[in-house]
This record gives sequence, C-alpha cells and structure tokens, in this order.
Amino acid sequence: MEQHKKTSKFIALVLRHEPQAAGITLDRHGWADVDALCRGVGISRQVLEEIVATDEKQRYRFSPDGTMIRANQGHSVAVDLELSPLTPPELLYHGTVGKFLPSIRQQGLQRQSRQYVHLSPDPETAAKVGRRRGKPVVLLVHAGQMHRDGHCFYRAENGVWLTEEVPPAYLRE
Ligand code: HQG
Repeated sequence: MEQHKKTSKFIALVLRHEPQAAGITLDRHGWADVDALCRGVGISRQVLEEIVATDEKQRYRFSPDGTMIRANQGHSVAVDLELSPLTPPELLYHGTVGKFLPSIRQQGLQRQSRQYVHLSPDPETAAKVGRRRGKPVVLLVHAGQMHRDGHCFYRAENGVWLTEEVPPAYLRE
C-alpha cells in the first residue's frame, strides 16, 4: 500500500525502537495496545489492519485476541519474543555492503543496535536486505556448523533467522 508507506515506517520505528515516539509503551514481550498505537500514530484500526496484512515482509502481528500488536523482529529495545531455539538449515545468508566487509572479516557479524544479527533463508532475500544500503554483497553463513558448535538460532514469525553473533570462521564471501 504505497499511500501507507510513511505510516508503516513510523510503526516500525515505534514497535522496534522508540515506542515513546507515539506516546506508547511495549510490554516485556514487545506487545503494544492496538488502540493506543492507533491513537498515537493517528490512524484507524482498519488502516492498521491493512498495513499489517499487506506488509511485504510481514513485519507485524496481532495477538490472537486482536487487542495487541508487535513487530516480529528487528528490535533494538530489549524485548523477549519467547522464541524457541531451532536447528537452522546448513546455510543461511546475510546481505550487507562492501564498505562493512573489512570490519566483518575481523569481527564477524555483530548485532549492532539490534537484539540479534538478522539472517535470510535464501540469497535473494539477503540481496534485498543489502540493497537498502547500496550495492548488495551476500555472505554465506555456515549456520549448521555454528549450531553444532553450540550457537543458538531462532526464527522470527516472518521467517527471518536470528542469532547473537556470527564469528568470522563461519562466514564465506
Ligand atoms: C552490518 C530489515 C561492520 C550488517 C532487513 C548491516 C532485516 C557490520 C548493519 C533487518 C558488522 C546492521 C536487519 C561488523 C554487521 N562490522 N558492519 N562487524 N556486523 N554489520 O539494519 O541485517 O526493512 O541492524 O551487515 O530486512 O541490515 O527494517 O541489520 O549492514 O530483516 O523491516 O551492520 O532489518 O528489515 O544493520 O537488517 P541492521 P540488517 P526492515
């Protein structure tokens, strides 16, 4: 929904990073009250439902009773999404840009401002993530080996894989 793009970006900011920007709070699992969010953002519930349903990355979900909403991933505020550790596929992918490579080669993938490093299930999705910042570079992550070595992986409701860091030894360019 092109006309809701700005609103959707603002909702992502509110539900992941700055709930105070809409004058609301998140509970410790990241849930916000739907009515409070609508008031804070200045939209109707119907518009919010449209934004959630048409979001191309399925960024948000309603609670089963429809009174609460949260972002599926991407948080910088500390929230417990109650995700269970899962066995990842052998390979996952990370989209980035060339200027970060020297640092990534040294430090591996770090979560930066977010709670987790975000990994994609396929190279095409990773390329899209990288393209947000310029010419995309897709890194291969040996997730299966990482998992066998004791690293935890989680999968957000929208299919994005999450882990706390990826040491350089598990990365291939
Ligand atoms: C880079 C979007 C230097 C990393 C996407 C990335 C995703 C390093 C940036 C989600 C580094 C962090 C997350 C290191 C990592 N040295 N740079 N050691 N380790 N980086 O936005 O993965 O559209 O926090 O490569 O689709 O880009 O917002 O992470 O470029 O799912 O819904 O540091 O956000 O979704 O950037 O994106 P981000 P990301 P939305």
